[in-house]
Amino acid sequence: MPTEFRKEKTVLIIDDSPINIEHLAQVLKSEYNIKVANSGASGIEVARKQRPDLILLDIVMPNIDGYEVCRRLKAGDGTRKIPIIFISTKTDVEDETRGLELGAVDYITKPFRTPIVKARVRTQIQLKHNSDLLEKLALIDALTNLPNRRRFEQILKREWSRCRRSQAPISIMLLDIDHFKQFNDHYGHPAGDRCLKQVAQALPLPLKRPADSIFRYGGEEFIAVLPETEYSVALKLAEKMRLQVANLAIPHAQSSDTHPYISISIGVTATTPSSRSNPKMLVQLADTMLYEAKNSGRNCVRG
Ligand code: GH3
Ligand code: MG
Ligand code: MG
Ligand code: MG
Repeated sequence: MPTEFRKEKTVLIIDDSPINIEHLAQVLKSEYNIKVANSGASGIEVARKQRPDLILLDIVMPNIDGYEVCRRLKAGDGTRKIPIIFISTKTDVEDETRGLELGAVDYITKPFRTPIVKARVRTQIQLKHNSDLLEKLALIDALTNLPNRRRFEQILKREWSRCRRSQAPISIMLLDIDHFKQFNDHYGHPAGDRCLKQVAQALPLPLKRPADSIFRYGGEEFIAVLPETEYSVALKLAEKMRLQVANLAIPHAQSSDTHPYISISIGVTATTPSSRSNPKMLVQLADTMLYEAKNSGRNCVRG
């Protein structure tokens, strides 16, 4: 990992001794962005707010000690994945074991040796960077760069629960390119791929709210999740998305006589989540509506 890259990474030092903080900061500041906290409580707060890439954690501190800080950070959704390295004067096997069992990735004893700290921090920063990258890639579709179906499942589950708690409606749209097999057959698979990319770029444009999202659901199918969105609003948005694709005017001679361009059909559904419904049912309904749109001549919205 190049140095300028590491400079974008943040290391949080949590220690009750100002001298220790200063010493560690001196060692690491040429390579990383440094944040400091001089108590367990403030360390947890900084970690929650700033989400550092790594935490160097002292153990012996008044009030909340390092073990407890580690336990709380590992129990929190936003902080669980931040790697923690204990750095402590406690050298007993039991102490180190306890730290590692709490989920720390490493344990350094004080007085520490500078090159060792640097090397161990560097290793953990690199590992965290790699795992973040893998996690990100696992949720993105490589062709269109849209979030993929796996991400859709996560988001739908999350937004479903959120709307259930607030008793707000949630809308779903299933979108499918019309006669795409014929497009591939006629213009070739590479042209099909280019078309998919263009459509994927156009589809999100009418979605203005940050919580609205669209995913590549499968081959030439896309799915949108619109939390806190009423059915009537979703229908209007779907119509805008249909037009957005029609206006790309990508020639498709086999599509239809009246519209010899690439078009999409869209199925829309909405519900206010309850104990009697589930997200799967909503997707199934959207699929039924999509089927109706296909049967109604394609290039249209049904809900
Ligand atoms: P309909 O209007 O009923 O949806 O007809 P269709 O031809 O679009 O539907 P069908 O499901 O029969 O065919 C989908 C086609 O999408 C078949 C497949 O070759 C193509 N396809 C799926 N994924 C990709 C892809 O990543 N790239 C390309 N180029 N084509 C793809
Ligand atoms: Mg201490
Ligand atoms: Mg399809
Ligand atoms: Mg299709």
